[in-house]
Amino acid sequence: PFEFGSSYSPQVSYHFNPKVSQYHYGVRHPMKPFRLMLTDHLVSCYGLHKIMDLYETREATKEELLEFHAPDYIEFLSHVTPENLNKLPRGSLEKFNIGDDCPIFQGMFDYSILYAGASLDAARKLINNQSEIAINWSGGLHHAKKSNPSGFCYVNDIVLAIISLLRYHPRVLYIDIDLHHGDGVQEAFYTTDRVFTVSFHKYNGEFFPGTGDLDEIGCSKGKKFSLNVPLQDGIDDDSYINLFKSIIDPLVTSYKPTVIIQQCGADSLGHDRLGCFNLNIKAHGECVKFVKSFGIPILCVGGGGYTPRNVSRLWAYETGVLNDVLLPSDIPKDIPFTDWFGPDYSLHPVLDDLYENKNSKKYLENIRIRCLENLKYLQG
Ligand code: TV7
Ligand code: CA
Ligand code: ZN
Repeated sequence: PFEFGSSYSPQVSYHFNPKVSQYHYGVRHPMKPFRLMLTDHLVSCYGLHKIMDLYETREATKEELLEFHAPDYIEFLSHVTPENLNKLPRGSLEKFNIGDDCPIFQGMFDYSILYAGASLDAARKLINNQSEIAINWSGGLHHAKKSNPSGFCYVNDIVLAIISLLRYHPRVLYIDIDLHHGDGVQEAFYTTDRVFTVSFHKYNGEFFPGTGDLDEIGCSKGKKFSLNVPLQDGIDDDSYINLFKSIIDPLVTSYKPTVIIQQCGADSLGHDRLGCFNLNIKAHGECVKFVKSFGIPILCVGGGGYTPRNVSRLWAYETGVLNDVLLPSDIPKDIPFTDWFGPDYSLHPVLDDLYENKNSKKYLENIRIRCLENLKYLQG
């Protein structure tokens, strides 16, 4: 049902547990785990299941979570339920930042250990050289901190995966193209030169999570090993791709990572319910294609994305990109939930012309120059 590209196709593993898509944050909450089911259906209806190694993932253990998270936080997460919420010691909800963004919903801990287990399984396949590209669309929850949840993220599967990769890899590169700043991952590795973190995001000092300005570059041994690319509303395909390539190319060439974690948050697409960028699916995918072109092992995770029909289109398209196959534009007729993809039933609905591009040529050129300035240090 698809054409193979001309370049070489790597061994790709796909890590998913359908259970993870059955959880609900709450009726009005924008994060919908159901989008993962939609993605999985698209991936299989396009026939991609047949060319990847498929793994039904396991739950992360408490011991694994404790590699990053604080014991009292994991103790709290694993015991709190919607039923016992009101009987907790005074102040614990405030202490652990529980609220509308990160509610205590039915099965919240099981959901968390499922998406984290999938990233750990994916990392393990790369470590064992059983896979060159490992995909976990249920992961990418980049805001979770050591001792609290944040921005819809309870445990930080990316940080946990990187910690496990660091046992075998000298240098890990983390690339985050979610609309939001990858603050949890940046913070976890802010003082080390063994993990380079780079995030592209909307930034104005107020937009969640409020961090990610150009001057956040890491500290002590990690100084110059964090990079932030703050952007304004309405960035379009060409500006984003050009900026992405002109930063990632010298970064990979000079840092020489031995493995890359690519976070593919879909809220940077046009028409996202929480978004304000104008990217089309092909442009987002072009960034992933570019990262793949270096031939370095990749752990690919999901992240944000609040318009489920576009999230699933994007991640199915990117699963194609990572397998070097070009998917036909027509959504397969036999897909369950087919109505979600109407009226166009196309993999590439036009997502442009929503926001005015507030990133002037001058603004972008300045960002690019200042980012490249920070990278110069790596050559020395
Ligand atoms: C990775 N934006 C996560 C991105 C996390 C963004 C926020 C909401 C939101 C939450 C809701 C809701 C919402 C329409 C949107 C300052 C606040 C404002 C809660 C209402 N509708 C990722 C987190 C961000 C929850 N949070 O990077 C329940 O929008 O801006 C904020 C913080 C305080 C809390 N309130 C929002 O993409 C996965 N939240 C409706 C119901
Ligand atoms: Ca980002
Ligand atoms: Zn996001």
